[in-house]
Amino acid sequence: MMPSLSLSAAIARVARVAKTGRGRTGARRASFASLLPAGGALWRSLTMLLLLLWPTLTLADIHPRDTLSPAADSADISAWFFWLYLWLDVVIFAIVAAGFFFGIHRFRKRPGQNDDPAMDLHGNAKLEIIWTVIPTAIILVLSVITVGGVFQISADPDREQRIIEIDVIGKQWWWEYDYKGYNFSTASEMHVEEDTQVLLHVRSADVIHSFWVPRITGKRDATPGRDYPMTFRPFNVGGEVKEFVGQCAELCGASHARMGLKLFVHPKDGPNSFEVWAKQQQDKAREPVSELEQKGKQVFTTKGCVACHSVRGVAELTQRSQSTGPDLTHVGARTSIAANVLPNSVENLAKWVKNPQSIKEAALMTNLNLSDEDSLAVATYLYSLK
Ligand code: HEC
Ligand SMILES: [Cu+2]
Repeated sequence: MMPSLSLSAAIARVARVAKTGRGRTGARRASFASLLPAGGALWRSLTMLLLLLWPTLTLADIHPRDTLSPAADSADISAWFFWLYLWLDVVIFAIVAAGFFFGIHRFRKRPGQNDDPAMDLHGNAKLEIIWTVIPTAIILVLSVITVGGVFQISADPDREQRIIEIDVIGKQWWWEYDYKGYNFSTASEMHVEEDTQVLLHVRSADVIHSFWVPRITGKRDATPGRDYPMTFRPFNVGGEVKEFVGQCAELCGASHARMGLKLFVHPKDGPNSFEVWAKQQQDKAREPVSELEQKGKQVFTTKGCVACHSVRGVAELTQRSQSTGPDLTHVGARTSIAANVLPNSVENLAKWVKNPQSIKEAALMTNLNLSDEDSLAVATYLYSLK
């Protein structure tokens, strides 16, 4: 039988809970409440609120996708606007709430009072003007500075200064990065330099994607047939390479959720600098040394991989198609593969080449039915390509 829940029964129950603090599950409520410090309802509510907010408050600085911990000028501007609007809203809310509570207290009907205590404001021109002009002024000021911020974020980079320029091509389901003027291409892990302008030309080879590294910039759509520029200047990283995570932010098919990316910000000088990294990327692929690596290279060149992948110095694609895969010249130097789906290791590379679709649904890499030995050999070879 369905439990009968008439309106009056429900009201009676709410009233009982309000009065005694106990519902039908009174026992459980009481034991949960005993976890909280003793005290009035206000203290309990505040403690609850703090408990709920605690993860947000404590993780704010370290959460990898936290737009409020900006690591570049562009994200910094967006975060500034967030706080501006938030605090403004807090102040406006406080004023409105204070007025509200003042009103219901001051103008309440007292016992024995017969006339209507409410103030008649109808047609009060002065008040009407005040509460029209103030919000209008606030909105006008906010509009002007917000549009200013939008222009600032989308400003052209300064051509007098150094720019790292990268063609970003979204593909189902990974990112291709062609570094202009450097002559190399890499995949899903972007490397840039601290305090240096970065200019991305965001495009797509198939459907619409969206390039997004929350701590660095806002989102930018990758749309076929278009070139959307995006600029930012990463903050200093203090001598160490810093890693930021990103994600495709536009539903783009079966493996959209597995279309991640990483962005590394290098220091200007020292062994970890961007230039050292870029120089290494410009080199041709390392020659295989061990027997297994040699066998792996042979698998790579004879089993069909070269139809979709380039390894500079070994096989280079002259024609590209929609399913053309990442340049693998230095694939061993990446920290992750398949668009940040797997950490890079010989085992994971072997798992991937053996059956890409088992790792990434609908992946556009053909399953070439490699044997376990061939998978391990080619994985060992690819991992050696640092
Ligand atoms: C039909 C084209 C095609 C063929 C053939 C192909 N691949 Fe791929 N490969 C791709 C595509 C596309 C991706 C990207 C898939 C993704 O991440 O969604 C990829 C990704 C990879 C990756 C990960 C690279 C990275 O940076 O994340 C490796 C390693 C790889 N392929 C190795 C191989 C090997 C080895 C062979 C031959 C046994 C091969 N591929 C054959 C298209 C192909
Ligand atoms: Cu996507």
